[in-house]
Amino acid sequence: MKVLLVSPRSTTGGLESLRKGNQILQGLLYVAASARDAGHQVTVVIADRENVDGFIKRYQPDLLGVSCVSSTYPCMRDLLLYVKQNYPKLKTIIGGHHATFMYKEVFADTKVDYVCRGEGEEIFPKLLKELEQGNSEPDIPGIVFRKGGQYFNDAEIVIMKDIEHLPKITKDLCAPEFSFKPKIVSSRGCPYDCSFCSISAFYAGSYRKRSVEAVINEIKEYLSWGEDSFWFHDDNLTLDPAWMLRFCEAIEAEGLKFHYNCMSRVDTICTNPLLFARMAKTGCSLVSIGIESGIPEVLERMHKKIDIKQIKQAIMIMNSLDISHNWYMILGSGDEFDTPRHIKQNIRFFSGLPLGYVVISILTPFPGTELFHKLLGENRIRHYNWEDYDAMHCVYQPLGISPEAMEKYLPRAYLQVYLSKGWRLIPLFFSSFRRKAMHPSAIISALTTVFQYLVLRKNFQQALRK
Ligand code: B12
Ligand code: SF4
Repeated sequence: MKVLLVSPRSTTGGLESLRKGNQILQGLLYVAASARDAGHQVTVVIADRENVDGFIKRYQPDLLGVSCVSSTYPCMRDLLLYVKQNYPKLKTIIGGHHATFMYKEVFADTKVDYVCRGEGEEIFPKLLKELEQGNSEPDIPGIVFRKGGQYFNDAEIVIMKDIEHLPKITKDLCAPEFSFKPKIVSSRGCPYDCSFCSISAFYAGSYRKRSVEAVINEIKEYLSWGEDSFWFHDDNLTLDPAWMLRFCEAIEAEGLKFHYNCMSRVDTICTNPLLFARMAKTGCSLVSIGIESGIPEVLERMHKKIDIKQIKQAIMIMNSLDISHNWYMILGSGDEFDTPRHIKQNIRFFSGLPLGYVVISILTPFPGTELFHKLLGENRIRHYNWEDYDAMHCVYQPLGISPEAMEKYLPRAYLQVYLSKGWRLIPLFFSSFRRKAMHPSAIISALTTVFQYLVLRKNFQQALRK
C-alpha cells in the first residue's frame, strides 16, 4: 500500500529546540519504518491543511496517517477534515498521546477513520495488511474505529511487550525536502506517576529497556551517517544506573566519540554522582531534570518523590561536573497553592539556586494525567482550545489567582530567574556551546523573545511562539 505520514507543520514554534513545531515527530518515524519493513511504500512529510494537497497529488496514498501532541492537534484536526472533504475515499488514521486519550472527541472532531491507541509499530502494519485484503473493519486491539455510534478495539492502550528490535529509521523515509537529526530511544515508559505527566498513563507505569548492544549498534549506524550528537528521547535515561554504567563502559571500550543529551531525576543524581561523572567523560553534554517546585507540599501533591535537600544536593553535584544542566520549573499547582504568595515563593526559590538553564512552564492538564481528571472533576478546565495546551497558557481556573495573572508571572519568572545569575550567564552560554549542549540559535531566539517582550511590548506568549 502507499502510505503518507504527516508530522504537524505547527505554528507553535519559538525557542528553537525547546518548542519546535517543525521537526518530524520521532514516533511517526518508527511507525513509518515498521510499515516499510512490512513491504509498504511510505513517505513522511511535514504538512498542514494549506499544503497537504501537493503531497497527496505527488504520492497518491491509499492511507494518510498523522501524529500530534495536544498543542498541535488543531493543526492535524484541520488537515484531517480537509482531507475527508476533498478526498473522501482516502482512509485516514491518527496516533500519539493526545489521540490515544481523547479518541472519542477526536473521532467526532475530525471524521478520521482510525485512531491508534498506543504504540503503532506492531499494530499499524496489521491494519495495512487487512486494508490490502479489503477488510476495513479489522479486529486489531488498539486500532480503534467507530461504527453505528460504537467504538471497536478501544478496550486498552496497546503497548509492545519488548522494544529491543525497534524498526530501523532511515533518511529515505522522508520526502526529499525534509530531513531529521537521528534521536535515540533506549527505553520507553517511567515507573513514577507525577500528576501532570501523561507518560505513566500511556505506558501503564511500565518500563522497557533495550540492550546496551542494540543501542550502541544504532549509534554506530548514525555515526556512519556523519552525525556526532544525539538526543535520547527516553523519559529517564538513567533510571537503571547499572544499564547506564554498562553503556558508558561500552562507549569507552569501543572508543566511540559523540555528544549526547538526556533526561534524568534529582534523586538518581544524588544516589549516583559517580555515574554522572562517567557520563560526562563519555560525551554526555546536557542533562534535563525536573524540579518543578520549591514548595514541599506541592512536590508531594505532584507525587514528585523528591525533597528540597535532594534538589540542592543534585545541583551541587551537577555543578561539579563538566555537563550542562537544564532544570524544569512549573508555575501553578492546581490546588490551594495557586496564590501570588506561593508563586512568588517558588520564583524566589529558583532564583536563589545556582542552576544552569531553567525552562519554565505553566501547569497544564494534559489528557490522561491525574491532573486532567482532577481539574475536570472540579469543573476547573477553562476551555479546550488545544493550541493553548503548550505550557505557556493557563488553561485551568486556579483557586487563588486569575488565569491572566498567572500567565503574567511566566515572563516575570524567566526574567527574575535568569537575571539572578548576573554575569554567570556568560560562562554558562560559552560552556554549553563548547560542549555542544546548546546551539547558539537557541540563545539568539531567547534574546529575541526578551527584546520583543521588553522593548517592543509584545505579548510574551506570542513572542515565544513566533
Ligand atoms: C522528545 C519529546 C519532545 C521533543 C520532540 C522531538 C521530536 N522530533 O520528536 C520536543 C522537545 C520538540 C518536544 C516538545 C514538546 N513536547 Co514533548 N515529548 C517528548 C518525549 C519525551 C518523547 C517523544 C518521543 O519520541 N516518544 C517516543 C515515541 C516512539 O512515542 P510516541 O510519540 O508516543 O509515538 C508512538 C505512539 O504514540 C504511536 N503513534 C504516534 N503517532 C502515530 C501516528 C500513527 C499514524 C500511528 C499509527 C501511530 C502513532 O506510535 C508511536 C510508536 O510507538 C514525550 C514523552 C513520551 N514518552 O512520548 C514528550 C511529550 C510528547 N511532550 C509533551 C509536550 C507537552 C510537549 C510540548 C507542548 C512542551 C512545551 N511546553 O513546549 C512541546 C510541543 C512541541 C510541538 N509543537 O509538537 C507531552 C505531550 C502531552 C500532550 N498530550 O500534549 C509528552 C507526552 C510529555 C509529557 N510530559 O506528558 N517534546
Ligand atoms: S515527569 Fe518524569 S519522573 Fe515523573 S512520571 Fe513523567 S517521566 Fe516519570
